[in-house]
Amino acid sequence: MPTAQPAITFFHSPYSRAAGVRWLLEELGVSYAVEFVGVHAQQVDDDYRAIQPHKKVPAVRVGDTVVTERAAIVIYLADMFPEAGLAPALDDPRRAAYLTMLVYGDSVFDPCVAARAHGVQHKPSDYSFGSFEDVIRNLDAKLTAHPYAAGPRFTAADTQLASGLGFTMNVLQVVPRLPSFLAYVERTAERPAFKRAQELDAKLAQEHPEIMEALSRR
Ligand SMILES: N[C@@H](CCC(=O)N[C@@H](CS)C(=O)NCC(=O)O)C(=O)O
Repeated sequence: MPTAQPAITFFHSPYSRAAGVRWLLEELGVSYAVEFVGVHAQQVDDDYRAIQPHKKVPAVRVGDTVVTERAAIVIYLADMFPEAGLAPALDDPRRAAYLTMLVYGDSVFDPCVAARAHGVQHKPSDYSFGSFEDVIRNLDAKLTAHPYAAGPRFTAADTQLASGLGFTMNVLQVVPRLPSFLAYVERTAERPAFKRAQELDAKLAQEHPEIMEALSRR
């Protein structure tokens, strides 16, 4: 008899850095409960620090185990459900590129683009994420060489990178609209799981009008 899936609670807010994890959960096709966290209006109880020490989203609780930090959450969930085929196995030579791009999205791309968006001047050699130009050059080379972040196949690294790239290119308008980026974001947005995640987040945002109010004040 197959073992039952442990209960998954997803600590989330729409239109945030948690969007890629919602997309991944939909790609995995697993059941999960959403616990809304009011990060946009900064209405987050201090008790939530027991889940996420910085009171940020996303976080997941799987059974009794809590996982925070997007890259860790994505690695954890994609490995937990190998039948979805979104994470090359430990002995698969494609795992190196997959992990590299998955971690790159959070440790290099996100902080570097956020620094640029907020006008932070930094000396690239003093920061682990280096220069904005190198980030753009690297991603353009990768996404020109193959259709997905880590090669010819869609992986869990794409839920992170494509949602980050889409947001920073189309909403923040910081990342240049290079043909390789536009094609990648369009290609991944065609996926049914992406569309489902978008619809579910739009519905959740309607239930919390303070989200759009906070975003419109930015
Ligand atoms: N290092 C965290 C960052 C997550 C993050 O920045 N979350 C934002 C959402 S856009 C947040 O919750 N911000 C609310 C706040 O800082 O008050 C991760 O990778 O999971």
